[in-house]
Amino acid sequence: MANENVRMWTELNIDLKSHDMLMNALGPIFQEVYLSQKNRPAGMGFYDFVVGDIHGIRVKELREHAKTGGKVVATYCVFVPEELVWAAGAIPVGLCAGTQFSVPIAEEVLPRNTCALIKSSFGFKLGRVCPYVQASHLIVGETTCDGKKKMFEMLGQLQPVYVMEVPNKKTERSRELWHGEVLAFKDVIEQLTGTKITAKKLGQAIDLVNKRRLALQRFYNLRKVRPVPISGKDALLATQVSFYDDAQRDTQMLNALCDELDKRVAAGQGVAPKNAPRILVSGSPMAIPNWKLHHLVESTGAVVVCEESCTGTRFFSDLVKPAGDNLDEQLKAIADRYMNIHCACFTPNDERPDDVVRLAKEYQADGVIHYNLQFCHTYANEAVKMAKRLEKEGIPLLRIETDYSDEDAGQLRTRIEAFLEMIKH
Ligand code: BJ8
Repeated sequence: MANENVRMWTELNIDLKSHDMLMNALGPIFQEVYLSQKNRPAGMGFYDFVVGDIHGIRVKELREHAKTGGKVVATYCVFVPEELVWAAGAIPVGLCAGTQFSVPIAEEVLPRNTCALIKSSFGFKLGRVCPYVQASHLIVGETTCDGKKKMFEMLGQLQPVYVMEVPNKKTERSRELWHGEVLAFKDVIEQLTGTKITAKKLGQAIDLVNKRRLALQRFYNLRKVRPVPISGKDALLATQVSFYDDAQRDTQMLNALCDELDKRVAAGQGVAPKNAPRILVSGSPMAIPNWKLHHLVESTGAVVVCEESCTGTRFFSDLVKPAGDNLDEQLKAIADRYMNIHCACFTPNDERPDDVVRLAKEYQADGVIHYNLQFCHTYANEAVKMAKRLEKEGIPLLRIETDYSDEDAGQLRTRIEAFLEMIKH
């Protein structure tokens, strides 16, 4: 198996030496952050296995798909409508961008004062250390933030990139623009795959992705219970894996995990004591293997019960409304669903503080941690409005700005501990 993987990575033009370093670094981190946890659900075994072979089996599946003429479409943002990719017989794969490892590689080209997520993703391509990037036939970017859209121009010099224009406002005119973008994306995917997207295929794809969203909704609903039956770290990992695993298998595994959690809930079995402080994390997405904040919070005895982020509720809260077998209606339903993502790239974006207040109540959160990647101006600015709103609601808030390095871990731990002390009943 190991030799087979090396052969595959070589074919994908991976820098093997650098890649070895990345893999060697990931193992001990996963051991410390995940495998050292006690009382984990048995269903997490699947996710441990996925991470243990993170650049193996799934990449092999993508390669086999490609060998039969299938296409792989890589994405970075939850705005890219994956239903269209599935409907054309291609496989969408969410790219990881959550490691410090690739940041210095990117900094040779990108300005240092760019957010870690952008640097990490660009560094993966520049350093040729990510087989998912290498195995993809098209990378789909978006115009959600300035850093990303300029990075995509540079990425486009290294690999085929298509950029979707995400509007910045939520007006009727913006909705029309976005609808047009969805139609244009359909053409791009049809051209890439040589497959016409029919109403029947799109209907099946809508159903496939909705089922995964429903499984994630079921999963998150179980986190509303006190004591919570699964750690925030495990929940985050399961959500992160949803971005690149096969949608059907992912739905099955999530539902199997939920069956187990149902039993835990019925037995009153939790991963943390009933009175452990419950934290809602809100803000920038946490791409795999970014487990930094969750690890810090949960090693102080608190538990993360929800993420209002794109590696959390924004990923699955809304379904695409079924639109029968009318292609135009289906495309409209897709456009409408995606415009409902309350990313900080929008102005105004008052729905997001509303969401955080609602989620804090639903998940019985004792406090909110606003997580902001350094140099992400949209989320940093939105944190100001968020702070005012949460103060009005009487919900304690801690604002954190960080990156992927461990340099500030000690300082963050101290701030988190002080926050938890303050919110303890
Ligand atoms: S829909 S949150 S996944 S854009 S953290 S790169 S915004 S500077 S990731 Fe996102 Fe789509 Fe929005 Fe979600 Fe820029 Fe900010 Fe970095 Fe960001």
